[in-house]
Amino acid sequence: MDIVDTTKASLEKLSFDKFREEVLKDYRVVCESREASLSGRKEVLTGKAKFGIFGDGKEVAQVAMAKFFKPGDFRSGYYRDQTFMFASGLSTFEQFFSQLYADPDVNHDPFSAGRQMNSHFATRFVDENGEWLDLANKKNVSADTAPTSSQMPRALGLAFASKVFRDVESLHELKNLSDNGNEICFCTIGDAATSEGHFWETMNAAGVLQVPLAVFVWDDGYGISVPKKYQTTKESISKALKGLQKEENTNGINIYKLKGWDYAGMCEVLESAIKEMRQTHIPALFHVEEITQPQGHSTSGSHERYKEQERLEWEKKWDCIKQMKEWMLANALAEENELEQIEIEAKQFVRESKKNAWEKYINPIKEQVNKTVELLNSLSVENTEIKKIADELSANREPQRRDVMKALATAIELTTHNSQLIAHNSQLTNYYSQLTTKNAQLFNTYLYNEGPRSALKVTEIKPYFKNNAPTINGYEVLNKYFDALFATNKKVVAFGEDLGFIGDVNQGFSGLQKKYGEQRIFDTGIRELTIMGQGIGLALRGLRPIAEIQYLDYLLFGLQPLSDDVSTTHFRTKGQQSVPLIVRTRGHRLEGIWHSGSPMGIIINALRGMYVCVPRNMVQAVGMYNTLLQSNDPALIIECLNGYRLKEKLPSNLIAYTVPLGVPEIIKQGSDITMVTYGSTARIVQEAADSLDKLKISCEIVDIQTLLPFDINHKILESLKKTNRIVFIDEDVPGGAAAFMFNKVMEEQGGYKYLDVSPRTITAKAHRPSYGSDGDYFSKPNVEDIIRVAKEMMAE
Ligand SMILES: Cc1ncc(C[n+]2csc(CCOP(=O)(O)OP(=O)(O)O)c2C)c(N)n1
Repeated sequence: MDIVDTTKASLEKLSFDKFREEVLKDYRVVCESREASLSGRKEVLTGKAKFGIFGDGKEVAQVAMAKFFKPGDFRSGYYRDQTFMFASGLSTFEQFFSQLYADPDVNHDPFSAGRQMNSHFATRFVDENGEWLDLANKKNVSADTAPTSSQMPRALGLAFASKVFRDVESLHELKNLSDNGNEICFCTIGDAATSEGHFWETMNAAGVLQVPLAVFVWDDGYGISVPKKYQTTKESISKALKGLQKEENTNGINIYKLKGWDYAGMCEVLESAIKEMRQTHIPALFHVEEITQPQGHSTSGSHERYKEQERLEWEKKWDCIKQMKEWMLANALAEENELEQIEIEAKQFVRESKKNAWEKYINPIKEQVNKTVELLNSLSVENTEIKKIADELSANREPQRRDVMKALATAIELTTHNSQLIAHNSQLTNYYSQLTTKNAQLFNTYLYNEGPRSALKVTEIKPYFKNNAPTINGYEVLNKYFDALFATNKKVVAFGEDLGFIGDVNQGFSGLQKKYGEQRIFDTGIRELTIMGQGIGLALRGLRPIAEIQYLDYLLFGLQPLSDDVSTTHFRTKGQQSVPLIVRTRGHRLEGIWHSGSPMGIIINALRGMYVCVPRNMVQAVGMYNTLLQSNDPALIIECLNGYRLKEKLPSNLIAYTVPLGVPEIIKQGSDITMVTYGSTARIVQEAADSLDKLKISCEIVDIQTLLPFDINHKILESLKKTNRIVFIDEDVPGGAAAFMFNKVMEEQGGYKYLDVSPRTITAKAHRPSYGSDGDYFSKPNVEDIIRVAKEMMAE
């Protein structure tokens, strides 16, 4: 009896000691994090950093959250989560400051290499060769984005991937990507950002899909200056979401209310809630209320402008760190002086980290400054203007790379026009061009994959047609292709509105859900935004989603995540994350205002960072799918809406042939006029060219195949050199994608030098097409328009 009692007592003491140690460790992190916010703000106010946004007030909630974030899990959050990052061991304080200074060295700012504002975090997902790392054993952070609520669709997708990994048995062997779908996506959002449609669409979809998504709302009562009464029904997001609450035998989400200063309370609730979610995949909302914001929203202004005195007083009293301290003292977890010592050490530690980060940031620039000043001072002939440049540069206490470049460029200009100095010109220009290359590497790289997984490095394999190749409908070509694809590539999943059960509105997936299961080929709700989010999450986690937008006109509903998130992911992480998402849609001319759009100008300008494929038929489309599936680059493929029932020959190497991106195809040789086009318009142009042949006007038709990238080998220029006449034809609005093609060929390719007559564009009208065949004829380019313009060109 005695022995048992002693053991019990010492075990209790051990667990108390461990508990106390853990709480003290957390207290240290929250103090350090607060200090980082306070001194980060000062760095901005003194001009060392441009802008600062910090996580003060959210520290305690985030150490609590971090406790349950396990290797394999993902975070999709926003700019308030520094404490979570520190507590999870995913950011050092030095790295935090490096990002604040916009240090472009990825070894210093490992989240974005200086490409993102501070507190926009990320972890590495892929290695330099584009291979997925062992994500199942790492804590993972998808790269943050600044648009409020843009983390939501991605969060849904990251959580959804766990469902796919759990449900699709053939994926279980991919141990580096998932441990049978046990991973949770932790998502954070501010209370005001829950006003966005993204939030609501995501929560509804999560409730329907039943995916392990843990959404934390940091409720500090304001969106910059706008209080909750203007943001949220009943001023409470948990009350407003009540209808989504999971009940017995229903789907839905679990809803919890927590207090942001209540360390013990939050830990207790999260422990059981997160454990349950890992098993059940039931999503949850954690409404974390009574959060403060001691320094206001950001460095852009003070919160005294919009918060009442009473609120400011309340925030002081309910500051989470103060409350945590009081709780520790009240529960005899620490002595006051012990905590004060931690606070002092936190200040020192953060000061050191900040100093180190600044030195790491400034030293390489100072080296450039010194070298430049040395070069300028070494000019054998005295020149006051050069001396002035050197003096100004060396006097600059916080120089930037641009100051060095500016000094060098000005000096080069002076030496070029001075016979005594001209001898030094090459030394300066050499150094200038060396730095230009270096800076381009730092600031302008990784918009697309540059390594072996670049779509532009995929080897071309031509389609092979047997003599007796069958001629079938376009949709049947796709259907046979998708069948072969799903049989051979277990990582591919496809989904969208009406894509699963009926096999898409044009039957590309007809019969395939039955064959490959509804875990891999499935229907979604009408929610383009989060369909894109599902695709993003799956792609980030190493799968190969084909996410469908039913009609091109509805891409606008899903454009924001494609533009802000997908197109920037590789760039904003400097190549550390890739989103190999294929967005499939169908569009161009058919009937009516919303089934005939071809807003390619909008799309290509919004989606730099994705590739945009515009095949003229389904055989070409298949080759593009094959190319993209061998790469890590994200892309949009627009199939021709009016092409599914046109007859095409079926290639026999369906799963193997590739269409190289950025390489136009000459689909008709000619000598008088180069006609540049793509997609559905290609057939109209062909018809016109056939008629023009009869009039002895010989047209060369170039199908560009992809708008992004555009004719990388300048094939169009070769055609123009032959014909000396060029017209760009598409069905976008005037000044849309045709203007883009025009610019590329005239300016980038230097096409203007080979013109005998003025170049033209033929486009749709500025308005959307009226309904019916006449609406199409009088709104989109038609055969007669093209013939008329060709004749004019020949007569000019
Ligand atoms: C789409 C979008 N609209 C506006 C902004 C500008 N903005 C940045 S933060 C912010 C307020 C966000 O408040 P909340 O969601 O409560 O988060 P908090 O900053 O309070 O943590 C606004 C309006 C933005 N970043 N993105």
